[in-house]
Amino acid sequence: MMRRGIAPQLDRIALTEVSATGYHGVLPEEKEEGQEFRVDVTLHLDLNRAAREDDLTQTVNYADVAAGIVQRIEGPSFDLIESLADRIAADALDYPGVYEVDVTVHKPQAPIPHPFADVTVSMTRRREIPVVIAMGANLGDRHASLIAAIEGISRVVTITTIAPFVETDPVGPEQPVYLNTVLTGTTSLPPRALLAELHGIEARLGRLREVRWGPRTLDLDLIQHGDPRRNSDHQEHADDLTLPHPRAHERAFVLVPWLRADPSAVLRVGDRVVPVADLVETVGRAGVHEIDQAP
Ligand code: A4P
Ligand code: MG
Repeated sequence: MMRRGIAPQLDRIALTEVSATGYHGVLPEEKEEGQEFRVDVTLHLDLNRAAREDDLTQTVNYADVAAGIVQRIEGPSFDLIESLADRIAADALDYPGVYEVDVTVHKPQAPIPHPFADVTVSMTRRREIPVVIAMGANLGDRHASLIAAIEGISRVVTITTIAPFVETDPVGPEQPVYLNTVLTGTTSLPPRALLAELHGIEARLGRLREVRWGPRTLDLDLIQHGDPRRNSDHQEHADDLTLPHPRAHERAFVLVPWLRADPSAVLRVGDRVVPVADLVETVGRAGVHEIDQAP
């Protein structure tokens, strides 16, 4: 499994110093008498649509967030403010569209027998969303392009599996044979931010693409974002983003490697959620050639 590096900056909503009396602490008197706790949270999310449509339902209502924090502070007692911070972070990640959260819990009256101003615990928690990315190259050093792309993707996706590379007959206009693979993993990026990263990687690796469906040094397609089994997969049909990928279900060069990467994979096709194994049965494996080349 590869570790993720620095993710791009999302939009943020911050609430600072939400305060209430709570009963968290190890000492019996802390659990009885209570003391003041203060909480700062920063939610990381994509606010473009809320701003464009001026629509509260497309964002998170910060009054609800504040109410939830006060409930946690006043609620069941924890020994540790670490536990309190963790619950507040988990609550925040439950809001739709929140991909990452920073939480700081302040306990300025903690029982420390020395002068001090404040004691805090801070943590960052991310949502881990399953994603499927298909990769193809048919110009230049195809193998090197895919390896470099995987390296780039690993900065924003925690990679679970990379399918063995396959050689595939080109679909579309006449052009050289492709090298394809599919990777599965998890990300805390929303779909557009992830696609922007993929476009950045394509650009850095000098993608050439003059003809639609024509030859290219590197093509990265976001196939699926979220889990269709849980109905949590992102579904959208816009020019700049279509999910799930509209042609994945009919393309052996995507389905065959995907099945190798994840034998239990499923894909939403119209209003059905179909095992990728069944799609491979339907589409067949013609034109996809196993090669003896590890990723
Ligand atoms: N876009 C919207 N949704 C997505 C998404 N889920 N993933 C937008 C990726 N891009 C998405 O894509 C065109 C526009 O679609 C982008 O601006 C993006 O914002 P592109 O990748 O730049 O264009 P393309 O690849 O020429 O077109 P398209 O329709 O994506 O083609 P495909 O389906 O990727 O097919 N034959 C073999 N054997 N192996 C291959 O890998 N690949 C293709 C390209 C053709 N034939 C092939 C192979
Ligand atoms: Mg493409």
